[in-house]
Amino acid sequence: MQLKEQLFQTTQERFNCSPDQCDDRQLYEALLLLTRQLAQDRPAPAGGRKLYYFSAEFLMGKLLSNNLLALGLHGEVKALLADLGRDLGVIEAMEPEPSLGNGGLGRLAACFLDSIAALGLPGDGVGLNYHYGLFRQQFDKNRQTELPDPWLETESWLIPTGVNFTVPFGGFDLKAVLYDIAIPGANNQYANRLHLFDVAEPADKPWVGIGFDKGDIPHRLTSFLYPDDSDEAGRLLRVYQQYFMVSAGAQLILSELTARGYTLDTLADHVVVQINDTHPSMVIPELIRLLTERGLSFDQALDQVRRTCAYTNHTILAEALEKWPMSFIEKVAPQLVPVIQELDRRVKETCPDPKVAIVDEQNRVHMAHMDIHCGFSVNGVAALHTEILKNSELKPFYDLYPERFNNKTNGVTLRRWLEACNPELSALIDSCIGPDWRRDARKLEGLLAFQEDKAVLDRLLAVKQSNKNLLCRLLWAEQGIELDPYSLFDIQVKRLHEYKRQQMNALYIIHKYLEIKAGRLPKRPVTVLFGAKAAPAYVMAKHIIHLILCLQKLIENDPQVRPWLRVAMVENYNVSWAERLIPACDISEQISLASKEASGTGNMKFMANGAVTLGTLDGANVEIAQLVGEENIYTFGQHSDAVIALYQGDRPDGRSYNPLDCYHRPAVEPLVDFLVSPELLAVGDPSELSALWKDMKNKDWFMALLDVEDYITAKERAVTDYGDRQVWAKKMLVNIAKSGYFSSDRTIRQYNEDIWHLK
Ligand code: 26Q
Repeated sequence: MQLKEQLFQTTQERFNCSPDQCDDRQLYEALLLLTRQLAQDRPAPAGGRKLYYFSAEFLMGKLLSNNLLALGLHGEVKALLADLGRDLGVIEAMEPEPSLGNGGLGRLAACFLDSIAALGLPGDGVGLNYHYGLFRQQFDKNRQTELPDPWLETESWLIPTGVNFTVPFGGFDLKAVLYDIAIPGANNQYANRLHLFDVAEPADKPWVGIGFDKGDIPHRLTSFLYPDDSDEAGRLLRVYQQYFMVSAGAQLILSELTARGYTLDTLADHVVVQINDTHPSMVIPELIRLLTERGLSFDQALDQVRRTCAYTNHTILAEALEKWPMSFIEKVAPQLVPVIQELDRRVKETCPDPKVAIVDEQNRVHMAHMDIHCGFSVNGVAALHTEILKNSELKPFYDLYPERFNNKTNGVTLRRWLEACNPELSALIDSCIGPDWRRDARKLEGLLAFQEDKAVLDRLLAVKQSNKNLLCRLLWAEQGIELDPYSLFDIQVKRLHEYKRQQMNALYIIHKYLEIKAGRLPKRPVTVLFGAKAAPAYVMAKHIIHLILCLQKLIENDPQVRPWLRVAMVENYNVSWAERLIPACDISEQISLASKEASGTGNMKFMANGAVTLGTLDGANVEIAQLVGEENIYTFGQHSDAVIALYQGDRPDGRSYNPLDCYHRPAVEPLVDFLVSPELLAVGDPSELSALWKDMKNKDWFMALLDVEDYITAKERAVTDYGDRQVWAKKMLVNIAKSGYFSSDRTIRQYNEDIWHLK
């Protein structure tokens, strides 16, 4: 049947009217139903081994456009709607965004699912069906407040499967009900699945406050995604969530294995499990438990599991490495305790070094240690990060198992992060090098031939301007923010964390403000845009949001500064805002303290959309710099080895870095002291601002003051260079041309060749 007829039939059945009589919501729902069915009808790719990608987070973003593109129907639906006088963009606005992830790690999992399907590889995601995604952020009196963010409506992308498993918790059993989201592969006829487990009787209201009634786990387990980004303490509920996910997931694996006609002692030949950070690590003891329960010896089970499981590390921040007290596991899943103890005993037998123990002296279980001992692969997510794992963070493990360590530099799906979010740029690229880059991203390098082509460079600048205009209209319409689209757009969007150093960017704004106040006008107007959510309990992160919002307010009300410098923090930054902000960016801020950002993936998205990076030599920035060459990136700051050395020392905090030395530099002190200046105190909260001021002077754990002068110099250089439009356009072009390396299709090919061996 023609798409048009299918749409008529759907609206007729559903709403008893034709598409032209539908409102936007109804049209959205009809398209959702149609698209969902088409994706669901596709077969899974055939293959030898099957991958299960276990992750506590899948930050999928809206799916309608994405799925229409993958199904090859985007153009047709757009035209069909246009015939009806409707706009797909408006219909899409009806779709709630499923924010089932915090940030990079969750979005990476979503990009990976897209690439695995596009490459026609057999691989499904396994996670939890949270009813409330990451909180909705609202600004109130220059502060972040948090609201529940429901995403489930009567109709959603979820497909009920009728499959369920029983998860045995200490003291009670809980039914795990399986829902699927179909993941259609672009460029082929296949679809994989994202398996999301839910409780059978979820509570229908969000709960308020942070208290958690343990008795209500049967209804509340999947209520919400932990709003932590590696910083806040986990609680018992998190362990319940983790065990629920991995126990149901492990049972799914074994039932699919036997359904395919294989015996349990061949698990490793037919299955590979990728463990996305340590959140799903209990899948290891759970698989061992299930295999032994079903007749394998402990040795046999461990051998299969060791050859099945692979672990990805995403952080070196000590506070983010999960260590659960054995008492938690005793309470949640007592049947795992003897398994973990036996794994620990075997490790201690062969390697007595306490640094590599699974269970430490305080009876805590080190999840990453278990993953490394009981898996066949450990990977970091960027070249530098993997080197740091091998040479410092996980060195004792690297000494034990050098062959298990490998690097897989992250990537992003350019189908969402270039084709879908930046159609004008995509069309320009097509007109230069043809459409092949859409299947093979390395072909973007063909753009290098146009570096001296003035017509192409002018069109590139025009596309950027058009995206900036679009963003301005949206910010005005949706958040009442009015910006100058002809100013330079400098953008930092990512979770709020001290190591990412939004506070250093704020110091640049203060520098600029003081310059303008002193009559030294900048070369051109600059707009500094932020988007960031802070974990609700992360006090310092909230202070930094407060500082930025106060600066925004101060400058907005200052007619002398406003024409030259603007600050805007986008409320409720999420995937959908990223899709609008990234195409409009001139300078991409990637300014983490060297060694702390494992990779970054925003950096890659910005680059592909023609932004030039201003960054430290951290994470994947190092690889970006190598690819584009030094004239096409602005790097600054201390290198990772120097930073790592500064974290070792004999000062009271164990470091050799003293922020006061940097604070007292003449160029730095006025910037920091501005936090407690009368101007700012008139706008903000004195106790918050002075707490931040004191922390910066006396602690500055992530060394913003160490790099701030170098940062300001580099940024000024970028702002100056931006003035020569042709030279700048060439930098943009080289960045786009080189971004193909960061396609997640490349990353997934490497996972498949080195780790998964799916086919
Ligand atoms: C841990 C314990 C208790 C509660 C929560 C957590 C928790 C939650 C989320 C720990 C970590 C996260 C998320 C981490 C994350 O997003 N890491 C990012 O992963 C990206 C993909 O590899 C990298 O590009 C980023 O550099 C890295 O910060």
